[in-house]
Amino acid sequence: MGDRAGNSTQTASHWGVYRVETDPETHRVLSVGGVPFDPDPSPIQRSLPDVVHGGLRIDRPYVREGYLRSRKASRRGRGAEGFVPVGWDQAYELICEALLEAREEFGNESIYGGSYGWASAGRLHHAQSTLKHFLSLFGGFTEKAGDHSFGAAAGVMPYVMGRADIPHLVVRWNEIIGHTRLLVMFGGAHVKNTQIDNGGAVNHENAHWYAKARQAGIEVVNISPSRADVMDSAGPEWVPIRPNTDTAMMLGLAHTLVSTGQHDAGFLDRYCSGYPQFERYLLGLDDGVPKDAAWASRITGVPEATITGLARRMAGTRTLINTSWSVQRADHGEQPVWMTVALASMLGQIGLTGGGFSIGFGALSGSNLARPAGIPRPTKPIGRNPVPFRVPVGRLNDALLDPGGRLEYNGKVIDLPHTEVIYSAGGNPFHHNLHLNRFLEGWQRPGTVIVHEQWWNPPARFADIVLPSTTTMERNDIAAPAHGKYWIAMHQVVPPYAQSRNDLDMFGELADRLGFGFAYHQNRDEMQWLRHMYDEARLIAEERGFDPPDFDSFWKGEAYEFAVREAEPALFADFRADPDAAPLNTPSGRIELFSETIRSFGYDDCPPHPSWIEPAEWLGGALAERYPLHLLSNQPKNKLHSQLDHAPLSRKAKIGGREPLHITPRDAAARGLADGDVVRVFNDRGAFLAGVRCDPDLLPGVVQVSTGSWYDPMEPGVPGSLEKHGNPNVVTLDKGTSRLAQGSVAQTCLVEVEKCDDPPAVTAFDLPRIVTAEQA
Ligand SMILES: Nc1nc2c(c(=O)[nH]1)N[C@H]1C(S)=C(S)[C@@H](COP(=O)(O)OP(=O)(O)OC[C@H]3O[C@@H](n4cnc5c(=O)[nH]c(N)nc54)[C@H](O)[C@@H]3O)O[C@H]1N2
Ligand SMILES: Nc1nc2c(c(=O)[nH]1)N[C@H]1C(S)=C(S)[C@@H](COP(=O)(O)OP(=O)(O)OC[C@H]3O[C@@H](n4cnc5c(=O)[nH]c(N)nc54)[C@H](O)[C@@H]3O)O[C@H]1N2
Ligand SMILES: [Mo]
Repeated sequence: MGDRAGNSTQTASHWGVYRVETDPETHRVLSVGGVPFDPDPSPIQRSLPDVVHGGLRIDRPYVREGYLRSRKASRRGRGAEGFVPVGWDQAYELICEALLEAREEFGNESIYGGSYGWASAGRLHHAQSTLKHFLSLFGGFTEKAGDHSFGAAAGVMPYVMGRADIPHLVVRWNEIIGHTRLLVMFGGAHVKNTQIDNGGAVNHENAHWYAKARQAGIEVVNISPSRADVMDSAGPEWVPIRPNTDTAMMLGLAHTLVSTGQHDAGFLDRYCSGYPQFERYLLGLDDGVPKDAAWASRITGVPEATITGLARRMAGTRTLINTSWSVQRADHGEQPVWMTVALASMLGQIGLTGGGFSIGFGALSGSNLARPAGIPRPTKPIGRNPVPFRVPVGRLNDALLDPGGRLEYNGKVIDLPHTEVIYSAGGNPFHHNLHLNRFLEGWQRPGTVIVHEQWWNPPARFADIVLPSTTTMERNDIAAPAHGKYWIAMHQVVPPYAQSRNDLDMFGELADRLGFGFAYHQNRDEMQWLRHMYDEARLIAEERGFDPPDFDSFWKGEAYEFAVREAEPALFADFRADPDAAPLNTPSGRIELFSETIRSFGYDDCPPHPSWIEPAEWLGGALAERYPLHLLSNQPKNKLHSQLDHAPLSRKAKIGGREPLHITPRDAAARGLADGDVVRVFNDRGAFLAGVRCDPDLLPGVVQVSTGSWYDPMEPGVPGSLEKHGNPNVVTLDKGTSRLAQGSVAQTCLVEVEKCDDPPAVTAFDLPRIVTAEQA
């Protein structure tokens, strides 16, 4: 701090790069503004000044009162009890004691450190990495496998295309504008999602590209339960579809292609393996059910003529199919992804510029924008975790509730470990876990839960030991977005709030106490680490033909842009040019439309070729009689997951302080509901309250609530308690997509909605009860 001219400092977040004005005397943040190289900065970050010093910041270490008294015997009080402020020494001692005891009694695998979440941008202070490095040096921990975003796609694609790098399976805008004529989007690509990139969305360009697509005469088809999923400025055609039935729609399109002879038999023969087996299924040769447009229409609710007409258009022009990540975040989510590849293969355009398929085009900023390949990211090495246990990230609760149980996953069987300690930093388990009432049961099983947090949000309130973390505003770092072409200097803007500390420093201190301090921090301070990480990455960049400046110039110059050298070849162009010379990394070297490996697993929930399998819950199933509304819980416009839910931008968008529930005027009228009413959204798993927003742009039978409201139960710590604030995960279904990928099924959920006449007050943004040591 203090090395910047005046009181304007540059830093970055997942939302972008910002200049922050501070008061030189009080060191308070005054305002947050964009930078010249971002044409359309996200407003989310502008909310920060109000909360960075706000009352919800955690000012010092705390311990849950019951834990202070009786340690693990009090675990049922987790979430319900108040917190006692403690000194650092005591907090560190308690943590060391819990870790040592767990290791001694149950082994390192009893420490769950697979902490999932988006934490903050910045390569050095990445909370999960600081935690995992620490626990690895302590002898290891149980780790997570996969992620919530695209778990099903990452599970199946290695068998189909030989790749798991899903965010890179995206055809970029600059190719689309010149070449694509028809853009068919399952689940659309809502521009609000492109405000964000993991590590920093530097240039927000997507709105501009949608307008350009229209000027270029590209036809855009939005196949989604929500009209809003493609911007109006793109002039999209909306094809409303029942949630979770995209595979059936794609099969109907595929059947039309083959039955009218419009499929590319030459492509299927040369580049694919297993098409004949898949075609038998498509034509219904074995099960007697042709997957034709009429069949698909009955399942999807899309008129038969729309399906046959769209198939004809797709075959007649350069077509790009996009399937959004939301579509695969559903029961059997492997299937729409695999079927996207099958459909694109039948069109024969994979590897052609502007043709083929994308998975998650527009799910993030940056992944659909031009950038050179091979940009390294400055990285602090975090060592190797000696414990081999990996639990699929969405199945954590199975491990907590069923230690010693077995879980089938990707051709293997996992023995679920006993969990004695959960150590979490940089994620919100009450945002990313499903069926929170069941999760709460699991969360109360381990002896100790330790959380590092910035705010008194659900993860902090449901912990035993809470350490106060700094925000990005309070530390120096380097941003290197996962899908960008920049390295960004992140300068400390204000001093750390109250007693808060950097995660890195807290783990450094714990490592000292546990006897492996040097291995952890190597006696480097923050700026020494940044310089070291930068220099290492710079060497790699130079080997790859880039020319970033030395660290001091970078730090002063604030951003380094990697030049886009030449047009990148189309996705899979080399494979298309010569599939023998550039085979895919699959057993056959070809696109696998039938996988012998998957067949060998014998999973009936993931057959060896793309298939329609009824989801556990959907509008065409029996449960819809009792719960006739399909709940979609998409990414929030005004925040990133639960981050900054307490800030003004997010709070202004709430209805009576609760998350809006979008419902069609027809479904609202049938229940006597009007805009602004508070409703109870419920099923057999639980209930939450939300505010009604009538929305004609949804398919009737579908309701939608964004994720991100801080979990706010009536009786904290009591499973089954009514949630007052609008957290959809109180009602979502807790199962894996299939035994193959065990991905998240957040979008598979039926509910009913009824008016709530006397709603309890929202308390999500109140402080927890703070108890003095004498009272405890
Ligand atoms: N119903 C439903 N649920 C979903 C989804 C859905 O579609 N529907 N989507 C899922 C998806 S795709 C995702 S990616 C997950 C996201 O789930 P998460 O990534 O767990 O959600 P975040 O709110 O981003 O959590 C980040 C947490 O880290 C904290 N934090 C930020 N910076 C720091 C730091 O420097 N140090 C420390 N110690 N803490 C920090 C924040 O305060 C916040 O509590 O949610 C999933 N949940
Ligand atoms: N502003 C903002 N942007 C974000 C995030 C955020 O929290 N806030 N989170 C980021 C993260 S971590 C991720 S993983 C991505 C996620 O990116 P996505 O998964 O693409 O985003 P969602 O908003 O969950 O879903 C997009 C749309 O899919 C539609 N949809 C849902 N189910 C179905 C279905 O079964 N069929 C069809 N055809 N459509 C369906 C819904 O109408 C929804 O609006 O977003 C990223 N971008
Ligand atoms: Mo995600």
